[in-house]
Amino acid sequence: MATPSVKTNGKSAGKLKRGLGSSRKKLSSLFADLFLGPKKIEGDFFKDLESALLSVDIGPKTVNDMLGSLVDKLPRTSLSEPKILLPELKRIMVEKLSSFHSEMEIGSSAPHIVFFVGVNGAGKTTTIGKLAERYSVKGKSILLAAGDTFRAAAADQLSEWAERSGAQIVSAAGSSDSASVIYDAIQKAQSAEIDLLLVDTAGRLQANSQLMDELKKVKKVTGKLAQGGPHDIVLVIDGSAGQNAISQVAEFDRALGLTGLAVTKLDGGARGGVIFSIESELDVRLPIFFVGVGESKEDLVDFNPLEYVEALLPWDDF
Ligand SMILES: Nc1nc2c(ncn2[C@@H]2O[C@H](COP(=O)(O)OP(=O)(O)OP(=O)(O)O)[C@@H](O)[C@H]2O)c(=O)[nH]1
Ligand SMILES: [Mg+2]
Repeated sequence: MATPSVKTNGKSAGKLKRGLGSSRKKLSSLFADLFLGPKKIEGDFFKDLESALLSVDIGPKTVNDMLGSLVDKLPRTSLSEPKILLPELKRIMVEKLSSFHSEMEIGSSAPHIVFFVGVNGAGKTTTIGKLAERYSVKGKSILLAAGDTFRAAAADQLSEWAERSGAQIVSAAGSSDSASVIYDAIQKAQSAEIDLLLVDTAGRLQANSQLMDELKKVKKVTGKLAQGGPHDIVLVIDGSAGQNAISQVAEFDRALGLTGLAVTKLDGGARGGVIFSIESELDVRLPIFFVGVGESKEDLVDFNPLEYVEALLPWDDF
């Protein structure tokens, strides 16, 4: 089957297929009913296709757009072989995600400072841990800042990840607050010539203006201590958060100016399609840098539209 031209990477494609296993299984069985064998491509067919796509959490607006584009491309002949629609549907799905494709680039300014922000339990600390592992393997020197001084166990959780990856860590000494941990970490990263400083922050609701202001302040001071810093501000969102994720993106972006997103827990349930809705409903264009598909260190991949669409469905089986 003809595929759009976006490079994929075998290793992350495999992880993604495993992680999105339940969505893939569900979509696969619904698509088998729809696309295997001759069938009239008409009203009922499109209704069934619509519910198949909705069933993995691709939002109604996105499904509507996708089906509209598909109908526009319907050939005038062979209207009884649904299979002929698949390459076009795949192209449409990849295209929907393509404008959100860009990687987090590190390297030009050392230390490259990245803040991880988001609501409670979104997966910030876990994502940092996975990234520490990934960049350590690539030979980068990593420092983690345990900026979540709110929860007693937060620094321990981060330090376990630091141990696993061999990264260094700066945590609160005594009763020091989040801001001072982060400033200490920046100074240490500068003096020790660290490549990448990953800053963990306490979970906060986007509607809590006092806690949002705290982050704004830390961002401002970071810019004074390190030119251009923080170089990235990544909002971590739980892929199962549904509609609330949209308001998280809007509010965190308004307060801080995000540079990208990490979407976690896409392995939970058959909801892999949620990534389409997040993107189509956002007013801001933000790249998805990373996708989390499990709790262990290897369960994080760079977001790649073609890989993602290929993990959602075994297209070549039809
Ligand atoms: N299945 C799955 N679980 C995940 C993923 N990412 C994180 N988790 C789990 O989600 C839970 C919360 O993750 P944390 O990394 O502690 O979240 P956090 O945003 O740091 O939470 P707070 O610090 O409390 O705000 C943990 O049990 C993680 O193991 C993922 O991609 N898939
Ligand atoms: Mg945390």
